[in-house]
Amino acid sequence: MLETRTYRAESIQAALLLAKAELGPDAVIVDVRHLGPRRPTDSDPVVELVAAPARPAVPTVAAAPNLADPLLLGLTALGLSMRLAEALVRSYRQYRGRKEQLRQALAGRIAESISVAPWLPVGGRLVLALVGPTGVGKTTTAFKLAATAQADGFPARVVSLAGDEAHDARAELLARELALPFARAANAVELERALRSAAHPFVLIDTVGTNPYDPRAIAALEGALATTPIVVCLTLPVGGDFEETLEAARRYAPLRPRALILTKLDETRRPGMALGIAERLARPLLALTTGPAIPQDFVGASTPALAELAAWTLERLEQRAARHRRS
Ligand SMILES: Nc1nc2c(ncn2[C@@H]2O[C@H](COP(=O)(O)OP(=O)(O)OP(=O)(O)O)[C@@H](O)[C@H]2O)c(=O)[nH]1
Ligand SMILES: [Mg+2]
Repeated sequence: MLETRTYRAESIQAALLLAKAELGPDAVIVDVRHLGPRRPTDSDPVVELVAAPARPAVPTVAAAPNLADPLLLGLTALGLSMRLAEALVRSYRQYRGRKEQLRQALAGRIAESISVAPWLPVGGRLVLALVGPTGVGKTTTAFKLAATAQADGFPARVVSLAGDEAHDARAELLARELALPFARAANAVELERALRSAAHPFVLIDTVGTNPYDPRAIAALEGALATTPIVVCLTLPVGGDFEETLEAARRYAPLRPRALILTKLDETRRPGMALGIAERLARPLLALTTGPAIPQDFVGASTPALAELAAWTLERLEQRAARHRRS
């Protein structure tokens, strides 16, 4: 077991200096985490660096990563751990230009760090409740999944657990347009009745958006979802501040989310952050959404899909680094 120490500082360089001062010049960098945005007026640490003393006799200890490497910096800035970032960059450099081998190598590395899960209810019933902040795409995604499942031969149903007339009415209209069975439920009792009244193998519960910083709203939702065998799926948008996204995710802990859907990858220039969020939240990723159109704008999560995203991200980082070198 590697003995590690943690250093917090305002930059990677500053943290590295602290580590090297204490552990010697050959300190092994195990991980680097960005703690949050730096405000102009404060001096809070924004980087946490985990380091270990070098042990030259132990061959499994990796060489210290080159922290000036723009690809490595780019991936860790998207929230990926140093371990995963290094593995992806190494694969990228080894197989660059060989499309298939590169995808395969990246998929192999991703599979070691990010879990994905199929969302189609093969061989059983799946009751999936989409929870998350307001406006992240829960309703849209619920209908995308339900309509796709239905088209693939899995009878699906959407239950709106909003208790909000305008929201329910919009969901009902969508259900009618897509010819999907639909029910409204205002509370736990109605939800249980809706779930018992029909035996669709796939049920999507579309919940009302909850402010992550409103514990009462989350507790109310917890009460409504408590009584039945529901898989709670946290639904979060990609592209905002990474630490803020993680902090919001933590606030939904009372709902015990067991899966993750990441949305709006098309509305950001940093869709690769989906990899960082999925790695850090360590919940199986079910799907990534890529636009508003129902049902087509999403991809089921799979290691090949994530490898494609990693390849795209690494190519962009490399192009950016090349531009930077020229200017
Ligand atoms: N660009 C883009 N827009 C999306 C995506 N998913 C949903 N939207 C749009 O985002 C807006 C909000 O989507 P909803 O599905 O209503 O979000 P919600 O989480 O159900 O919202 P509340 O129920 O109000 O909490 C709508 O205009 C959707 O069309 C996506 O992946 N990309
Ligand atoms: Mg909604």
